[in-house]
Amino acid sequence: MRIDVLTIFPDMVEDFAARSLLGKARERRLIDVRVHDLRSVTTDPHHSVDDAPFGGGAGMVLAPEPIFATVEAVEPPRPLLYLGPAGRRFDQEFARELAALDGFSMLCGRYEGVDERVRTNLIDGELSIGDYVLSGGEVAAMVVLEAVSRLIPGVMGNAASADDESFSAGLLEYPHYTRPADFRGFAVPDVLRSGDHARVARWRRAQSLARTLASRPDLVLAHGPLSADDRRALREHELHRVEAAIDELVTGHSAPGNAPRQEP
Ligand code: JCQ
Repeated sequence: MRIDVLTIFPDMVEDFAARSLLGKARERRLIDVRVHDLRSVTTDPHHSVDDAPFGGGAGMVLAPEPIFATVEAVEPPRPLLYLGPAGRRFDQEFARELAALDGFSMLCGRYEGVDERVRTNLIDGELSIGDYVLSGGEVAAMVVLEAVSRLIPGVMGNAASADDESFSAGLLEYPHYTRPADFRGFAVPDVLRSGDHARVARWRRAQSLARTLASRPDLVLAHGPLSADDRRALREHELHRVEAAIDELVTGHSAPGNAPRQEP
């Protein structure tokens, strides 16, 4: 898979892409990340990439010429995505869609944004990492690089693919513990030290459900009704109230055990 990034801060993106898991994946030729400096195609003495807006007003606009020139010289893989708050929200599903492609490219905006003719005549789509304003698209591009690269087969071990499945299962992770078993009087749950792997799996499932209900009820709702195994796991670990609350959330009405007492 090839991912091209068009930016006026190539060092920032290149440094990031050279490190950690992504750097290893590039060394192993699992992923081909190419960072392009929009300034390198400029021919004027000041290597300008931006200019004042027509019609007046504050700030600067990324000019069309360096962006068109870079795209024509490099022929970056399509789709070419513009990073900005107006785009489709980036999430794990979007990451999976991008990871399934042979390649794609990202254009990092800066200043007040890009000349509208770039949006209308050059880019294929827009991507937002969330509803906040950044000074430029570089950090957003790095978020996408990290989320997509770890989905490419071979980039991570089995642990990570299972990891993504747990997110695609739509629930949050269960709690993790390592040594010591007692840290300053805070104990690791006994079940994790029992050696009963099936019971550990049910405890983790119950914890995932309880945690997701507590902090992301929207995910529990999207996940749908509890399975028989989920009910067993919750009851085994004394989480009857979580079971009732999920039933209520999913069905839209109070479960019998949870209903407020009727006044006579
Ligand atoms: C990406 N969420 C926020 C910088 C202008 C007008 O569009 C611009 C966008 C950027 C950078 O991207 C973001 C963003 N996802 O701000 C300048």
